[in-house]
Amino acid sequence: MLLVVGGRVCAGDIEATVTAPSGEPLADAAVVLEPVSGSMPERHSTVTIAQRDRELVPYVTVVQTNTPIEFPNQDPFKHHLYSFSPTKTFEIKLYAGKPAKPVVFDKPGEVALGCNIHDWMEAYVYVVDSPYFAKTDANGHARITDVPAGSYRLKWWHPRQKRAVSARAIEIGAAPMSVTQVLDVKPRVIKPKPPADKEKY
Ligand SMILES: [Cu+2]
Repeated sequence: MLLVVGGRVCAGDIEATVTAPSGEPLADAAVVLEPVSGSMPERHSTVTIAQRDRELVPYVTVVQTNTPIEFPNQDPFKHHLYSFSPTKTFEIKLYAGKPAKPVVFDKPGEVALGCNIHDWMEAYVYVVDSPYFAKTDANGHARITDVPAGSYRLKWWHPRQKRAVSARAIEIGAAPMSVTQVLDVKPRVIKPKPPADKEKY
């Protein structure tokens, strides 16, 4: 149920903090508010995941279902992007510059991206049906703004989480809210990156 005040839908902000079990702030965690009932407006626009200095940037991207993502190659040599994930399987073979068309992520779920040439390159896309989501920064903070008042399921995700975290019920009102969550994640494995002057492509 939406609370309407003076003809305007009442909306609130939610501030999330995610930490590791040690208490250290956890970056790159997705925080998602899923309405228990009612419609979910599509409010996505095109998102970019770049290939720069032989890395995929950013490491984690959270998008709403049906968001187009562009994969510009900003390096002076080619990349070969792929995903074998069932949520979105695709390949952009050996290419330079910006591919002609973005890739539309049309199903919810998680997608792991890699490069066929550079084994260490990795990034993740988390696709959610809800338009109400955010990703934690280096301080483990994320903010979701302008969430219509009502009942939601609060969900968490991280590409290296050891186990799925169960959703919790939450009521959003006009007052700003704070929530915290502990997520246990595996350490990131940094694969060796050879010097760039050896680049053949
Ligand atoms: Cu590459």
